[in-house]
Amino acid sequence: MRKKIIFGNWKMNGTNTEVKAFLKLVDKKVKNTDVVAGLGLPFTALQTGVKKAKNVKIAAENVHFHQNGAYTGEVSIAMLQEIGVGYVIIGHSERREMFNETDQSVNAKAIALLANNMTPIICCGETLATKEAGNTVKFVNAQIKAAYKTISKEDAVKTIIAYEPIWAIGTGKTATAQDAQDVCKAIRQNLAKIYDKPTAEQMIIQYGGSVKPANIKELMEQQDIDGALVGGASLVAEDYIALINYNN
Ligand code: G2H
Repeated sequence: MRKKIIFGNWKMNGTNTEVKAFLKLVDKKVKNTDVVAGLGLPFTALQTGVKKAKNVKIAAENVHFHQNGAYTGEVSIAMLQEIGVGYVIIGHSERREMFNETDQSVNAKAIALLANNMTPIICCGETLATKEAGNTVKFVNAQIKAAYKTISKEDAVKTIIAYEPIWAIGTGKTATAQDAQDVCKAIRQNLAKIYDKPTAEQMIIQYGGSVKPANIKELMEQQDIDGALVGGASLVAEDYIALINYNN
């Protein structure tokens, strides 16, 4: 039985003061033992996040794949590990669109994170144009194939996938639960081809894109949706608490 993994993604929001106040409200509200609750934070707030969260897992929103060196402005895996961060969101569509993240860099980051016993949350998802052309599954499957290149099945099961249709991000337009299920199922079938069925059945596939308290339950009831990556709604403590306790 796969657990539900529900992470907030604060993007470029959250000072240390704000993160501290937020975690004071939400950390003790992680009651649902069937749910792993987490929060993606900007680099500057990660240490505060790790210190203040006992129940909420803390994720970075990016990392560099090289160990160290002349990469001005970048942050390494060792830097994140030193402060106790265990998860990293990679390949988010905002990074792919605005910061030159590519399938190749996502793959390199996933490999480097796994080699250091960290959990990559690997994002994928199509644009509106791709969806309207009927190419969603083909496109997402290609992103997944590239992201998992040379990754063994033993390592693949340690990762998390976040399927986030770009047209549903921050727009208020959620994919219908059925649409999201269909793509997540197609991703799992693709993983079964890349690896094998038992491996694919173990893998966690989140849905992301305008998830909120009003729609999380229906999304989580879908067979192939194993959690959520939530942007806007995760910024409000009351909503975050409702999201992680959606089935209480
Ligand atoms: C998609 C999601 C969080 P939102 O980016 O990763 O954001 O819930 O605001 O659509």
